[in-house]
Amino acid sequence: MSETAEETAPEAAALDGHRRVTAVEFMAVTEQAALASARWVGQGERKLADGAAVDAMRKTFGTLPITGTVVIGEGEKDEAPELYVGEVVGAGGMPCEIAVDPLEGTDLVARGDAGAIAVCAIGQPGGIFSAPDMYMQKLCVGPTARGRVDITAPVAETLDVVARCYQRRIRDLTVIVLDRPRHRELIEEIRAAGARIRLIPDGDITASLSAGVRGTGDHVYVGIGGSTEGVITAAALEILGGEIQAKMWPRNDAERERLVRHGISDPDRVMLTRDLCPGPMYVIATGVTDGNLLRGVRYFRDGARTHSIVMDLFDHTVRFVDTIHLFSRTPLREIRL
Ligand code: VTB
Repeated sequence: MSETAEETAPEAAALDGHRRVTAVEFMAVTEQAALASARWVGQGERKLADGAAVDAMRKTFGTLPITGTVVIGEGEKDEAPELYVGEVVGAGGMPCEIAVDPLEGTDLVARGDAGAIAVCAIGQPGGIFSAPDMYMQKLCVGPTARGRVDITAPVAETLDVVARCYQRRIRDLTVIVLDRPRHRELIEEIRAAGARIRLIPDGDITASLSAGVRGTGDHVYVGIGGSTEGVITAAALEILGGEIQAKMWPRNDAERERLVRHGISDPDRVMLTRDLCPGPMYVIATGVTDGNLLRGVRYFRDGARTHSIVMDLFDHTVRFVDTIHLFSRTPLREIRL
């Protein structure tokens, strides 16, 4: 482990005498959520797809020896019966904080579109900012451009800097933007700067992860999306060595007041990766439908196959895990590579 790795490693003391539950053990949580929701691909039933993921995720957390407090979940206690903010999950054990998006891209699944994932972030107690659910302006880059971008600068400047970091021209970059009317000007500015754009219907955690990993063909994610997705993105980019810069984007006085209650008196304050997630441990995502980074769930007779990314700040590993799940005890005649 390098010196820098030691500096950023989670404190062993945070385990409070309990066995450390590994990142790979947590992977069951997103795998089960993905397996449950992928049955709904293309069925036009976003709520049922989401409900299946939430149920499966909560049930699987219940099997783990953790005392996990949900800090980013399905909503406040009175809004969500399961995985609400403040709910404690697990069978008891390692204390941790949990941020979940059981199904990132419910509409993607309803339509059978690409890029839906099941994702959760695990942090030390006090390690994940419990952001109020509202819009957030975000700029996400991978390690190549970490520390070099500035969300307050015009996007053309950002693209110029990122292009230099990648030692290429702006026209050789791909920027991901959520396809929303609120991004009309942003899209025009990016086009004027000359970068390629991938407009996505939903799923900005998936988009940020893709920009955070080299070789996906994506370089920057920019625009206004959900704040809770921003926190999960921060945890992931911290482990991947990338960066998110963010500003909350309240739309009215009520939202501005909520921000103050969450300790943000200046809504224009730029929040950095560690502000959103000061103590990340693990982030795990499993593909529900195919994306640039992860394959979606594939079913076969008596089984299914999932593809996950397991980011681990304890062990300093990033694993891509391809799992074959056998639904029956009858031995399979063949396992396919
Ligand atoms: C994004 C996207 C999500 O919400 O955060 C987006 O990543 C923002 O909200 O998958 P709007 O849809 O209101 O623009 C999602 O699309 C989930 O709803």
